[in-house]
Amino acid sequence: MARFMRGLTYSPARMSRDHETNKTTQRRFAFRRRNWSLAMKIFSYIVIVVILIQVQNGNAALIHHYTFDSDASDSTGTADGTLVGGASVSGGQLVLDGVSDYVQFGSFIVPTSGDYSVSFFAKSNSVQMLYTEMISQGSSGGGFFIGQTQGPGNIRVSDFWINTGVAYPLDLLQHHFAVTVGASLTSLYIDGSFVASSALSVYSHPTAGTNTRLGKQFNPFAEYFHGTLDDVRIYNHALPSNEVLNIYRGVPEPPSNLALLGPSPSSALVLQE
Ligand SMILES: [Ca+2]
Repeated sequence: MARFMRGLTYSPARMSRDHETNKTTQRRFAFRRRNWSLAMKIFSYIVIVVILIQVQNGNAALIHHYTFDSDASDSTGTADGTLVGGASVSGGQLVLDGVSDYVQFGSFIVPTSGDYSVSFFAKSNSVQMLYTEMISQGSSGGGFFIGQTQGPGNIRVSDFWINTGVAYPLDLLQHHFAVTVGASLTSLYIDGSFVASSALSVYSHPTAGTNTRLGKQFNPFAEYFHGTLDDVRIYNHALPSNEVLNIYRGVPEPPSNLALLGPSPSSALVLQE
């Protein structure tokens, strides 16, 4: 009995030891709880940051892309173009004779609300002395276009920014052009470099007129472009300058421009002439 009781009876020293052990165990649990709590907090922050980045990007995306590998089909969206008047695709580029050639789309491929950007490479095959347009949509007074004034002239970006003050390059070499349109700022880039801006947002909100064209002005104008166009890209947000430069340099699109692609917003808007 005494032996039995010895097994159950705690000496003051043992009680103190056990007490210390319990305290150590409690501290370990508390430490693990704090670590777990910290890990959960860090995980939560990461989730929130990822969500915020996604929200910030929204539907920011490359919505139409024409590489002219074999025709005027849209490699990103669903808005294929039709070669008209003898326009052809050769050597991976759209070839336009400046007389009757252009590409016609069945919708407005440049967003008709909110920010947007238009980017392409163009090479003139002659110094063009008349108005010419590389891309257009809508109608006079409220439509969208990128072209040049009577030449050899300056680049113009819609009727809202009819003269950018920037001379169209006359060297007959290929150049990259980009127009980015955000709130209260429209910017023009040539070969990846910012060259001019307007405090006006060149928002293109045509509700009627001619669907988008490459190489010709909307009706009733001609203003054909003589040369080649390539790598036409349309975005539903204003590209930052570094991304414009990257396009010129041939850097692949960042994931933020490709990750959230869905049905093209403009493909649903089909306006007939
Ligand atoms: Ca090409």
